[in-house]
Amino acid sequence: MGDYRDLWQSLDMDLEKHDQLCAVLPEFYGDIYLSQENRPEGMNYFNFVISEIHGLRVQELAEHRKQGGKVLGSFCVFVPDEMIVAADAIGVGLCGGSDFWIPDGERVLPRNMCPLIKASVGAKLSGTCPYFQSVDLLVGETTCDGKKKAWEILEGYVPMHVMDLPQMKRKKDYLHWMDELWLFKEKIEKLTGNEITEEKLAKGIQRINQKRAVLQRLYNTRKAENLPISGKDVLLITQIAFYDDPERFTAKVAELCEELEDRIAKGIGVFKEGTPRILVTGTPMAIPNWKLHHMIETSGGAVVCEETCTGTRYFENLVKEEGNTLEEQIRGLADRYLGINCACFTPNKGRIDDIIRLYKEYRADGVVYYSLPFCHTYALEYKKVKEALDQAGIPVIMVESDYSLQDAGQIKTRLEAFFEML
Ligand code: BJ8
Repeated sequence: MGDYRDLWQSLDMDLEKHDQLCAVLPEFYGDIYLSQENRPEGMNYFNFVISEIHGLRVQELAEHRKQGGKVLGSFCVFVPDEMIVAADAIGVGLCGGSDFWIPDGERVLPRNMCPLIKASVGAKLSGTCPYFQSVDLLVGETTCDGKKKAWEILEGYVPMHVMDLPQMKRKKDYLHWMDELWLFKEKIEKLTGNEITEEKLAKGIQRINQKRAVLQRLYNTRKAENLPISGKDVLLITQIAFYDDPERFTAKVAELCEELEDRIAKGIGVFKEGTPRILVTGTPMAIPNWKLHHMIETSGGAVVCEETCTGTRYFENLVKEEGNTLEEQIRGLADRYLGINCACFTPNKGRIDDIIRLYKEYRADGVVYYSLPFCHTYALEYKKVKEALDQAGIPVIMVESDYSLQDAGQIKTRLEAFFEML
């Protein structure tokens, strides 16, 4: 990484603490990622993005802001990127996936809570996340209780807007979500000084649709018998989708897809024949949470798909591009977003249908149900999912794990036993 100390200083970061964070990442990344054999050439771009994780993109944000542009931070796939880009703003995902930030999070949050929330809040409080330091507005949502209450704490540090996401999917809930989208539109227009016109929103929808479509193309390559790419690598790409420049990201993923499609045609794979194919479902994995994928892929399995928000929930279903009026466009956005099956909804049968559909589409042999500790919605939903999978004859194992590596040995043993049974 280049020398970005002046930039970090200008963002009021805690440089000493930040040095400690930067010191651990290269080795961690090297062990998990660079140790893989036969990786596609196209992964070089994503290696580069990680090597510059607190550098180049942060500089791009700073330049954008210098020219009067705004940066919005979010924590959930329900926050509509299409509107953010339509207002010539930049959106970045801010969910924390590192243990490093937990102690700072615990300064203001109870210990018995989801590590994603603790790490996200800790990232802000510690002054070690340059993305957090670059945002002009945080956009929260009313999903789980932990997040809702965390916004009340975060608004003491940075301006906050909360979108009221309904928890059911009836007609009145759609109307309510449309109202929220209109309010969000007003909020961004006021913040940026840019009006979101029909033309601009149409362009925003198109740009984000392209990004989602290329991710679907990438995922399609994982349906092949010979997997041309590891699950770990795909997880990394999806995580990077949350903060990279959308156009550049789309182009780089498309390049990689060409290479992967060529590998499929030539029968080149990265796993031994007969490796059990695993569908992962559950809570999202924020960067650098690569723990579960790493454990699966070093215990004799291969991840073929993720029914998570750092997986299919992020890119499946595009926004209709036919609508000409703002009303139609907002309806199209509401339709797409309320098609996401997060466990915060009740009932949430759509998620069970998705898991079974994806299991078949990606020709999986088993399901790993992943939940972060203290995530009540996903942990509780396991019962219904398990009943449905049992009925369909689909093997499933539940893994609850936080960001620390303390339980790695025990989880590996359980996974190995599960894979042997498949
Ligand atoms: S749409 S999954 S990104 S809310 S893991 S913080 S739910 S206690 S992240 Fe999520 Fe949006 Fe839903 Fe997706 Fe709470 Fe659970 Fe923690 Fe979670």
